[in-house]
Amino acid sequence: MFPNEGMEEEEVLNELRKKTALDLTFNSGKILGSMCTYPHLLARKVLWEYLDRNLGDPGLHVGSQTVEGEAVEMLSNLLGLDKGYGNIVSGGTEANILAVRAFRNLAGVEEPELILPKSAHFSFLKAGEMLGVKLVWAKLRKDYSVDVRDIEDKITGNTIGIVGIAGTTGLGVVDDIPALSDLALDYGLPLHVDAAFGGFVIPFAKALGYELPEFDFRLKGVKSVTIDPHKMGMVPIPAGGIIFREKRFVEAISVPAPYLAGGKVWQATITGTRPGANALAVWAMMKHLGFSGYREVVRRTMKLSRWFADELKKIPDVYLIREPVLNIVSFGTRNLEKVEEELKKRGWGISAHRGYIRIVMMPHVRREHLEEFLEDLEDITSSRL
Ligand code: 0PR
Repeated sequence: MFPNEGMEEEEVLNELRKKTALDLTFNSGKILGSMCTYPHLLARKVLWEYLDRNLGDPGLHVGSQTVEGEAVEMLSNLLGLDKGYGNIVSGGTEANILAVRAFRNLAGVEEPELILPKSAHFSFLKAGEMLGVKLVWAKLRKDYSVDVRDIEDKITGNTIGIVGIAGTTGLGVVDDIPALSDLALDYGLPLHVDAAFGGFVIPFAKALGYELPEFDFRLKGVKSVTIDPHKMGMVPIPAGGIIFREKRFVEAISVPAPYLAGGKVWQATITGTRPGANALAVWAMMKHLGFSGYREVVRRTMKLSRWFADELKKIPDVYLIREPVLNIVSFGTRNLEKVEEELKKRGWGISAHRGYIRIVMMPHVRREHLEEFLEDLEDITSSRL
C-alpha cells in the first residue's frame, strides 16, 4: 500500500534491514555460484560521489561522457583494438542484444537468422524474440566448445552473423574463436564474441601462461565483443560493455534524441536515462588496478579453481563435467537434484544447470569457504539420499 504519512529515515532503514536479512551476502562466503562479486571499495566510493550523473543526457554531463569514452577505449585496448566504438551498458544482456541488433540492421535480409552455440546465454533468447531474429543453434563438441563445422553447415542466405562464446555461462569454455573468425571472413559474415565473463579473465590468464585461444579483435572476423565489468571487473551492478570494431555498427543502432541538452545527440543503447556513476566506476577500476592488478586477481582465482577441481575428484560419486578452462568449475554427482537441495538447505548459494552444479571462483571466494563446502558436499553425497 502506498503510505499516507512518511516514516523516519532510521525506521525505513531498519525495516529494509529486516526485509533483506534473508539475502545472502558476498562477504558471507556462501555465494559460490554467482558471476557477481563484492564490488571494490573504490568503485563504491565513485558510485556514492557520482550517483546523479545521467549518460542519457550527455550534454549535461559532458565530463562523464568523456570518461565513458575513455572506459570504452581502455576496454577496446584490452581486447586488442586501438580504437573501438560502443558503450558501457546495463550488462551482458543489453550488450548481446545490441550486437544482434547491429548485425540485423546491417544485413537487411527479410528473415534474419543468427547462428549461435547451444551453450549461449539465455540473453540471446531475448534478443531473438525482441528483434525478430530466428536463432539457429549449433551443436557442441565433446569438450563442450561449439562445433565449427556445424556452424558452417547452418549458414544460409538469411544468416546475419555468428556468435562465439569466450567463457560459457555453465562451464567457462572458450570456443575456437580463431576458427570462427576464419569462417566468418570466408562467408563475409560478422562474428560476435560473448566474452561477458571471459573478457576480464582471458587476457590476464594468457599473460600468466594459461593456454587459451585468441578470442578478441586481434582476429579480423571479430566485429563485436561483449565484456562485462560487473562480473570479473569488480564494478557494481549495472556495468556491461559492448565494443564494436567499426563505427558503422554503432551507427546502425543509433536513434536521434534531438531535444537534449547537448543538442541533437544519438543514442545507441537500449536504456535512455542510464547511470553515469557506473561507467565512471568502470574507468576508475581499470585505472586503479591496471593490467597487473587484474592479472593478480585472475592468478588467485585460476589457481583456486584448479585446486578445487582436484579436491572434487577425491570425493567418491562426484565427477568433473570437464577440466576447468577459466575460473569456473562444474561437477556432477548421483542424485544431483537432492544434493543441490541439501546444499541449499545448508545455506550455499550455488547455481545448478542442466545436469551439474557450477562453482564460480569470483574474487570474494576464499579457500576456507571452499573447504567448508567440500566437507558438506562429501557429507551429503556419502549419506544415502
Ligand atoms: N553472456 C554470458 C556468457 C553470461 O554468462 C551472462 C550472464 C550474460 C551474457 C548476461 O549478462 P547479464 O546477466 O549481465 O545481463 N551470466 C550469469 C549467469 O547467468 C549472470 C548471473 C550473475 C547469474 C550473477 C547469477 C548471478 O548470481 O549465470
